[in-house]
Amino acid sequence: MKKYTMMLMVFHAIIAWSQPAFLDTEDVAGGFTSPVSVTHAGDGSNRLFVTQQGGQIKVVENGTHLPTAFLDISSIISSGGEQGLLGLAFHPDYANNGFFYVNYTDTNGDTVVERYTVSAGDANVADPNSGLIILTFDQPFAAHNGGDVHFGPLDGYLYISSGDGSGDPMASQDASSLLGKILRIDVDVDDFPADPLKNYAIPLDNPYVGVAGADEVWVSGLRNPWRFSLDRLNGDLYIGDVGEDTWEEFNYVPASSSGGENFGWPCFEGLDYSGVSGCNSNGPNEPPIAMLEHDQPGSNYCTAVGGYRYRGIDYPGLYGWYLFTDWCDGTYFAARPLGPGWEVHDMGTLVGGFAVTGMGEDEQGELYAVAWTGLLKITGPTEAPDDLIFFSGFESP
Ligand SMILES: [Ca+2]
Ligand SMILES: [Ca+2]
Repeated sequence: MKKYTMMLMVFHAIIAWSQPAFLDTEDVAGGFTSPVSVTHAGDGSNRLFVTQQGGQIKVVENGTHLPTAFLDISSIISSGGEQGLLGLAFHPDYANNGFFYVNYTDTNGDTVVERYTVSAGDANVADPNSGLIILTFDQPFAAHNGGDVHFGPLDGYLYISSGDGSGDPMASQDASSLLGKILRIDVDVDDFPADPLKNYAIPLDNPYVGVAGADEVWVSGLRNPWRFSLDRLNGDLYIGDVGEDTWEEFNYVPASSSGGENFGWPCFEGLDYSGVSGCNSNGPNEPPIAMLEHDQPGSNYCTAVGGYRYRGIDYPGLYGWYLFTDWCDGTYFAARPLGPGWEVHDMGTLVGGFAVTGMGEDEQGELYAVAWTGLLKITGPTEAPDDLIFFSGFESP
């Protein structure tokens, strides 16, 4: 394990040419009901797919929100609060196999990751009878379901975020529980031919292979990693972890990692030790690259919304910056490595609080957000850069 030191650093001077400027947004499409994520199929169609919490996947083609759902699984899910259709990822070879994967809470409130297939006759409609359950696990209560899914751009494995389930938060520290983790599985092979509800394989380089119940775990110690992403350029993993009383966290796992990072929850919230029974004040607690503190004057941070590292072409000033936000507050931030740590900039409030639930990329790497009933493209820079770096996680080997 690496050793860490952590420092909070406030910079008042920065290198002006290196900064992104304020972000803005451009309306792409509207008419969605409780949208929670947006992604693309990687099939050359340039379509965007918006998931609605109530169970529908909607298609945006050439800027038009198509009226017919790509898939509607509302009859097999529970939704509302933190439940529903929560995540969508297209198979890296979707153009050939038509497979895509949804993460939802079923009618019992338990997590299901299920594969569906596009229909044979219409690229904008999936086959509703094509479902194949990949993975399920129990959720003790309704909240903290995580729910995001993404394929690793380099390894091709499916990454799945799970919250602590809002039961015993020590599940996040229990390697044999799938709660409070990022999971990593191979959906192209079935290691469990006798089990119709487990249709995946364990990557042999997962960190806990052979530890009972922990084979799927990639990293642990998360509370509710509602939205995460993998850098399309290099496979780095960025996790927004929704905090409890004090700190919203944005966590990082480099692609060079062999997994096993422990982000501390519930023993730590941010860098604060909780003293929960069974915890150790010495850690482990992999520090965030950025944190938002609740109750800061003029702000309303309460729910981390993990974003994306911008790899698009339309806004060169944003290239390489990790953009993220907070659902309650709505302020956007941009972060990137600076020396041994990270610099973080306030990018302004784009569309207000209690609006942005998720972000996503199109096929070119341009970034989008879903907010209220709309799909927005994130644009910029258009204004003078902000000059405040207010936080930098500092990590030394
Ligand atoms: Ca099986
Ligand atoms: Ca943490």
